[in-house]
Amino acid sequence: MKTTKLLIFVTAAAIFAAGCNSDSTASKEKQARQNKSAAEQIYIPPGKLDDYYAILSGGQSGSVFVYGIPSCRFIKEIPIFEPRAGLGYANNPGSESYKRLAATGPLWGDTHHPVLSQTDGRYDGHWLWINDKANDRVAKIDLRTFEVAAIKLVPNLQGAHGLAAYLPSGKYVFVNGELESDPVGNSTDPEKYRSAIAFLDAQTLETKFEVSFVGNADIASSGKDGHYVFSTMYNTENAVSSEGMIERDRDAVGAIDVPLAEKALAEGKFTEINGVPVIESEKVPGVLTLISVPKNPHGCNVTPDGKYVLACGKLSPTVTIIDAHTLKVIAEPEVGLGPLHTTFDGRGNAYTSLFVDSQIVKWNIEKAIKGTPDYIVDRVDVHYNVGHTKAAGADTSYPSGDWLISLNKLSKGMFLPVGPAMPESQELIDISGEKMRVIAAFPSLPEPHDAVMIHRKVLEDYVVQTYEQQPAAVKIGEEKIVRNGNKVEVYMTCIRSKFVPEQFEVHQGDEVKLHITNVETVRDMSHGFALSRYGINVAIDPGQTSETTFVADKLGTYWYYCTWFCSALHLEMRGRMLVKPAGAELSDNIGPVSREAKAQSAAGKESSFE
Ligand code: K7E
Ligand code: CUA
Ligand code: CA
Repeated sequence: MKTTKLLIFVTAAAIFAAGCNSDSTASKEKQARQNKSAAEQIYIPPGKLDDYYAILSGGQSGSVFVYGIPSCRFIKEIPIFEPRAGLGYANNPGSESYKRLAATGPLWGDTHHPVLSQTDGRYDGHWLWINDKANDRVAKIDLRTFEVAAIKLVPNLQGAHGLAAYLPSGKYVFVNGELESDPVGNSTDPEKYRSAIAFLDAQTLETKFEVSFVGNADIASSGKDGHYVFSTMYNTENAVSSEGMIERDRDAVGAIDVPLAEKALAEGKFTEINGVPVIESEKVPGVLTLISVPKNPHGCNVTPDGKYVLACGKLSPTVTIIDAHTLKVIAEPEVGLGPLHTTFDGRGNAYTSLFVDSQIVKWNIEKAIKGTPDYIVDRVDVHYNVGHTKAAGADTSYPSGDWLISLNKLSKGMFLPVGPAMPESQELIDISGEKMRVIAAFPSLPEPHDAVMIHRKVLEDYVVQTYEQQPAAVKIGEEKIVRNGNKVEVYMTCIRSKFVPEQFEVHQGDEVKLHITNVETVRDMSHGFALSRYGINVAIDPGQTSETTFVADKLGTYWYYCTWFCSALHLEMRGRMLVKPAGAELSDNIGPVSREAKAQSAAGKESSFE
């Protein structure tokens, strides 16, 4: 009743405001309906879960961002190639995450292409791989914990850019070298420049082999039958200036015959460079086939059925459709200005991002091949200058055809100005109908390039809520201080609302190694260990053991305290490191806590603070 009255009032108000112009009223009503339904589509009440996890590359943020779709809620950042002190990631030079990252290169990365693992043509929710274009690394994220499991440097190439999983086996991920160099002689002579496509063991990330060639490789996509993998190549000129890179009218899509490359490896037809077998494409005919496409192509996407690979024209208003088995160009439909990337709905439609036109164009692949004039199905404006676009499940064999993300390079006036640099912008588009509908826009940190969307159902039973006990775990009652010359190891536990030991003593200059186990068994009860003035913040999730090493070089009392608000006694969850002059007598008493605990357990009491 109330709603009806309100509706009548709103309608009357709308008519009044529109000055009784019935056309405009009708269109406003339609707009109002559409707005309402868009709002309903993205409104997920607190406590209700989104259907999808969208994982957006963070570009020069060196991380990836997890958003809920359709709500567009920001859920989590997974730091990868950069320290993130707040999350206790790679910020303490003595921590495992820091050592692993620093061992592979600088503490900065540029992530572009998130890739999800697949089994039988569907996402299995196990792994996410991501490239670091700036420092030629690839990382693997374990989706049980949403944390980095491995990072490796890829030798012999620069600008590790396009990344894809080799399908259907998934035994490799392969990464494209976009920037040319001479890894053999380290020369500065462009005549010696080459690039490579590296095939990495998908689990260990060791580079198993590379195929090298003159020119570069940009964006990557795998065929679905284990035969060819594809890469766009915009610098077949092997030029070093942007003018030089656009000299030729046509460049290429490179197709690598993976079984043939494996055969060449087995037959020893390679040169070992920096410990990696490198197959020079000139020496193994057929290992790399160049397919001519218009000038400076960019996106490279194999259709869900594995029949075609589509190369976006970038400087040409076309998408080149190539038969993924015969490698013949079969059509080159015009789609609009600045086509960059293409994604799919599983109903035979392609969606191409148009950077210059600021549009997503929906087009029918078979109609474009047949040359029927109505192959363009729909266009929507996006805000503004879209780079990647990705539909849910688009790089599997079974896209779900419901949501599409447009990852826009510029947001201009879409959000409140917050200085000269505006937030990056994404838009969510409903592609379930014939016409696309832009439903929502959401900002994020710079600069997402690509995204993948995985359904919640694939992940929800897989993600862990507490760590299983690790071999290195410190058990309650077994906390201790172990001294060996100037090396001191502190075995610590934490639980609401105590660290045990609550204090430990060291000599100035001692190297201190902390092993801290969060002995909580309930979910969502993380603790942190921050050590004042020592630049240390360690995150410890339930059941997890974190380690870090540092030198106690400053004399005096340094408090450690919990950085994750965990209980009413969170502020009291703290202890002291007592740094005494060399030669001073040290106590191994692990602190007043143990005495209190002993007294308490003797009295049969348990702490009831939560
Ligand atoms: Cu087009 Cu690095 Cu995927 Cu950016 S690349 S847009
Ligand atoms: Cu533990 Cu706050
Ligand atoms: Ca070129």
